[in-house]
Amino acid sequence: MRIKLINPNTTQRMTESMGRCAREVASPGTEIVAVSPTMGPPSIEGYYDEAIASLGMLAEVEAGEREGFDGYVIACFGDPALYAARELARGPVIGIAEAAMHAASVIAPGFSVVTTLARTCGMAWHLAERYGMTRFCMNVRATDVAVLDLDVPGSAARSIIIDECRRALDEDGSDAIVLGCAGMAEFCHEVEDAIGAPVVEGVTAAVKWAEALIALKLHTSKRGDFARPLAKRYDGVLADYSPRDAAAHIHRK
Ligand code: 2AL
Repeated sequence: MRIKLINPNTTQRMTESMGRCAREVASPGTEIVAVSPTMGPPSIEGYYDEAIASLGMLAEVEAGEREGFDGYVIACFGDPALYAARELARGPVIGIAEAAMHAASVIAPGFSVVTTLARTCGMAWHLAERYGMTRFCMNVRATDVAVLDLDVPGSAARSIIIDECRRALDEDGSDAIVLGCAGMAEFCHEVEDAIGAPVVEGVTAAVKWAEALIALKLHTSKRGDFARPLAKRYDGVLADYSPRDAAAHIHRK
């Protein structure tokens, strides 16, 4: 099976790191192709970044349909344009926040999300609400580490994250941690060893979920809200994003 892992930001070293983490957990016979769009923000740290990044991400899904991928992982913790991606895709599309929160809700009665900048905490709460996870999500905590500072060699990012995770376990009544950024994927085991509680990281959780759904031969339902977008011509610079007619799309595959 072939899974396209899309990092919606344009920072290639983050994409490569996510690809490595994904391949570590992927089953033999699963091919992970990790990509980022060629246009868009280098990091996603707010609603505007997210809205703009969504265009390049959706273009990667549309290209992925032509390339014959079986499923997709949207590897940014805001799950940008997840439902729009489902309109385009035939196979399953999994967001990393969605995957991580669901996994955490199964292995612990409550979890805390430990994320990057404080301005992204509201986004994580909105996602918890959307996914019915507010019963399980005890808190969303910021570290004030910017996305692109996560992997700067010699930076204090890892120890800041570990300290915040310990505080979350002590103060929130949580029994597991969800890491709130795809750029934290490579820290997962280190954080888990340091805090002695389960740490769920969405890139790997989403890969395993996508594999499971693909193995079950489950596709995204095209009956209702996730049907292909209606064919129409978009104006101006977005003309290239005009949804094609569904029949033409099937014919091209
Ligand atoms: C993220 C993420 O996962 N990727 C990115 O660019 N920003 N999330 C976050 N909370 O900052």
